Amino acid sequence: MHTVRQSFLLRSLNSRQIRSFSSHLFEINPEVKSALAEHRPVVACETAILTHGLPRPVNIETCLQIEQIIRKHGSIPATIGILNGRIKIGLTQTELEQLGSSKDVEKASRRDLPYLISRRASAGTTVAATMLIAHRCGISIFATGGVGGVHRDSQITGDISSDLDELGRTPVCVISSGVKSILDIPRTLEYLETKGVGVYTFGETNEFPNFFTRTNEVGSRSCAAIRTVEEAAQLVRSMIDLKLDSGLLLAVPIDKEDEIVTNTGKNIESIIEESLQQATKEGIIGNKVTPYVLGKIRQQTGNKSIKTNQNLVYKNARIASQIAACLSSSQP
Ligand code: PSU
Ligand code: MN
Repeated sequence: MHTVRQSFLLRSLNSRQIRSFSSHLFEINPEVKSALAEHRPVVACETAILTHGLPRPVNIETCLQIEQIIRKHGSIPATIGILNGRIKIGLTQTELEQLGSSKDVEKASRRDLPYLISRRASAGTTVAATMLIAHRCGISIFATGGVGGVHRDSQITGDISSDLDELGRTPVCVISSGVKSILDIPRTLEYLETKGVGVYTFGETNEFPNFFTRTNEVGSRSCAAIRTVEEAAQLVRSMIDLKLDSGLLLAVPIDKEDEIVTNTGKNIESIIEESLQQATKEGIIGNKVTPYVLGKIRQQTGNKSIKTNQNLVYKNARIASQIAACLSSSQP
């Protein structure tokens, strides 16, 4: 039996031809569900940042703060994660705290979903998994810190984040600070082009930001600058109306005053180089690489990378919320 609201939601999903999960697998929090049914703005958030990206207890504080910022700027946050084998869309504070404080949680990307659900596991969802889940619920806007990408030694390891393929197959606009500089930015952008993903920079220029800093050292550029929230909302509207199946990456440069400053005099690039070499020496591979390198950067910057990471994700949350609000007020 569906409630009136649920039937309305299912009808509206069907009208947009979005495939839903079997209902026993997922749970949409009532506030998110009614916002979706009434076409009010919703912004999805990921939880790999909670379970693997940031240390405790900053992780929980940061995710709660992201939600507050999204609310303050007019949208409803839908933080997505997996708890005991159920996909949750819109974790409650208690659930978020539970996921963020348990030690044995997994990092779930698209490939991991069937296994983790069959094992009734709990997991933080990566950008790829979060996009997939958000889309199945009719959410088109997703705020995060950084997306995965082509790793620097990918010609040897083959390590290319499935976030990129997800962007190529799922129509969600991801608002991030670019891709983390531990990755190979030019090759990441080439790969996104191959997958048909439009990549844009929010601001006055199309310089592609470097996560911890506003610009990248190799001069990479996105397809174009998107100067206002209204322009961004139009872009997302076109993505939806075209029904192409592919997504968008909107890169928001970190504010100048929040760029990373290391306390050792070393620049961030040399810290990254060292951490990557250390990872190779220690035989760290696959989905362990990103969390390992982030941890090393934290140690090497005397935790300054945490503050930078928080500031950039807060900015992304604000802009994502404003874009979602603008998009929903311009419903066709
Ligand atoms: N970038 C960050 N922090 C993170 C991640 C990326 O600054 O926590 C996470 C995101 O959830 C992203 C995932 O989707 O790492 C990519 O992992 P992999 O490279 O294993 O696909
Ligand atoms: Mn990887």
